[in-house]
Amino acid sequence: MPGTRARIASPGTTLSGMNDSRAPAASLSRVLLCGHYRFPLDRPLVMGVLNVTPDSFSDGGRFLDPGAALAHAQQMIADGADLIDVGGESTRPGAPSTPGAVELERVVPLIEKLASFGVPISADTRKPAVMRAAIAAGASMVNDVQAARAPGALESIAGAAQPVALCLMHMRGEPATMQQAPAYDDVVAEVKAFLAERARACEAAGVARERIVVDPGFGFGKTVAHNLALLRALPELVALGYPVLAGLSRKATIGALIGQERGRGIGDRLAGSVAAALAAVARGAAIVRVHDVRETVDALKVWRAVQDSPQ
Ligand code: 9MG
Repeated sequence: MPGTRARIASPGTTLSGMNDSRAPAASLSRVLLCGHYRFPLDRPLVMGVLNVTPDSFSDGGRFLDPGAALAHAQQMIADGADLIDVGGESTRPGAPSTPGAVELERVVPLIEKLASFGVPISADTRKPAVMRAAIAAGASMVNDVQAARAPGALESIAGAAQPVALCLMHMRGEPATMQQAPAYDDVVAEVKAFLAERARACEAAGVARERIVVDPGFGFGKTVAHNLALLRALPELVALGYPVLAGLSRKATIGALIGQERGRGIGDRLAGSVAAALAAVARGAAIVRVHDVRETVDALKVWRAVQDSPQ
């Protein structure tokens, strides 16, 4: 059940039974290696969001104080988070980019402390220098909304002394402008082709298949209709053979679907976010990235009990 801790990988652990170069393209990774943590993907994982930024769309400014950030991480872990995603740059629509030095200062000391909390820490960054520092500080995963396209990003991850997991997310454009009339001929086919290409590039650079996660990037250069099309078609992305991460928590699409025009704010998106997480898991998502860990874990427990109940 959510909250059951990942096992630590023992040296020489057999993974999918094949080495990476022989694995067929569409074989499903049933295990995720995150630093020295090993998740058998027999249940959905919950990634708790910890933004240490002044301007994130939902929790901007709340966890800039290190004490508040640590306490929130502790609470999310107690609530059943399997991983914690630490971000020092807001990637909400319209956000300007954050200087690398500022991002480093926000996340590195925090990751150093969180690394001993007993769950893998993911560094939400697209900057190679921040990736390297975060890994040295103890991060077990890099969550890159730019899918390791920045010069030096792939090398920073593939060449890390401590191998880490990598989440490759699709984003059309840049956060500052990505929601200005995004358009696709076929959003599902285009996102799928992009993720397949990025995953292949990562494997070619030396990142083990069992360390790669793909993510359609809900809300990143996408309309509500694009997001719904991707959510419905999630099994097509699952068929790529990598665990799929879905992040819909508190996003504008949830607001649009519950009727923001009636004056409802981000604080009113909890039930819609939990419903979206369940919809993603029901379509094969292996990881859901959420702000509201406790409620999502509860909902997943009920969903799993139904799934696992005898016929
Ligand atoms: C940082 N961040 C914000 N939203 C996200 C999402 O949907 N997926 C991933 N991987 N990261 C996200």
